[in-house]
Amino acid sequence: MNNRPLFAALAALAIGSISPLIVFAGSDEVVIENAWSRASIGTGRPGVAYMEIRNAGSEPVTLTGLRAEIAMMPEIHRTSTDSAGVSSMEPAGEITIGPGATVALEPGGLHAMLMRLQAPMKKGESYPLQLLFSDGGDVTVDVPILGVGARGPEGDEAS
Ligand SMILES: [Cu+2]
Repeated sequence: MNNRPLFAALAALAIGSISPLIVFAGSDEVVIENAWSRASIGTGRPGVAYMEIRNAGSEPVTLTGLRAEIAMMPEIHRTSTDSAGVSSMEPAGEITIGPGATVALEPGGLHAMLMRLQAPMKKGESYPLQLLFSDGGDVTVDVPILGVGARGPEGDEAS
């Protein structure tokens, strides 16, 4: 019973040394849902991808960038509309997603802009898109390409 304080101290030390690993594993808990893209006319204009990024883990994760074979310059953009109704977009920078939170990439807001397309995006095909996180982890999602008039992950069949 004398060594109980010592045991408690050792246990605290062990927990302290484990927690950085839990943080490092953050992007392992990231779930990508409802990913979709619109078909492109050719390669002259950038492609775009949308999805929901859910952090199912217990630590925040930070999305730092994208990688794709289909585009040389994939980037997260944010579209905003000013009071005059004029839309513009700019690089969104790093995006931190809290535990249990979901960030939506959707028309009119955040989106994955696929600049310098290497091949046309054809309806019915799909391509891998890699999401990079600040902990060094990454998540790859296979993005289905819907029709040019698609407005959501269900495509344009309903309209
Ligand atoms: Cu954009």
